[in-house]
Amino acid sequence: MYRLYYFPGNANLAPHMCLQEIGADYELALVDRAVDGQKDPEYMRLNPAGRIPTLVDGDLVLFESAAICLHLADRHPAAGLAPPLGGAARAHFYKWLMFLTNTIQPDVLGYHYTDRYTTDPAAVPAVKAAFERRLGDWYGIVDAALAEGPYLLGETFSAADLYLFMVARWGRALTAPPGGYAHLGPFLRRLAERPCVVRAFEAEGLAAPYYRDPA
Ligand SMILES: N[C@@H](CCC(=O)N[C@@H](CS)C(=O)NCC(=O)O)C(=O)O
Repeated sequence: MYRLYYFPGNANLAPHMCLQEIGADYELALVDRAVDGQKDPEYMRLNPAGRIPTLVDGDLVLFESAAICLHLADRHPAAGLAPPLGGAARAHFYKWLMFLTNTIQPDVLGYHYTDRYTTDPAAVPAVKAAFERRLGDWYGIVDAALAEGPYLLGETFSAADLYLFMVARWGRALTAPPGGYAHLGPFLRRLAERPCVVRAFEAEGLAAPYYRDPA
């Protein structure tokens, strides 16, 4: 049985949706951010970065949400979370997952935790605006990639789509939120109905709508 250390809505969401898509046996372990549980020495023995999530799979302890998604895809090939090794679809799968975790995710963190990115409190609004502008570019790239759809890899669903759902959800407070993009918006509406998404959000105690703020 897997154990996923989580906090509702954090970077555990993508691995959690993967676990649900697989139909894997897992338990959730809450890391209480209200008391900085992610910095607790016991938790930091599992995740020295003091961040969420962490997956425990028997003797294996793994941090970094994209690495966890890849590991789950490898452990459960029949679930089809990643295309076959060595082909063009697999290469594009790597590209998109890396783009989401290396490019979009850090800028969303910069947008939400802007005070960590400058030593000048007066600069926070301007730095936040810069992150927002960058995110507009990045969401625009995935929006264009989804023009054919229905998924990032065309007809082939993958863990990259679940990862995109997570990092798009985090952009829901932007002036131009991902839900308003021509192709990304319909993609999010489709994904929000996928059973693995609904079940993971419910298990984390997160209410719909999943990718936009309640009206
Ligand atoms: N690259 C890491 C980032 C994880 C991350 O930043 N998690 C956030 C929550 S979404 C966190 O733990 N923040 C707490 C902190 O920075 O103290 C991953 O994807 O696992």
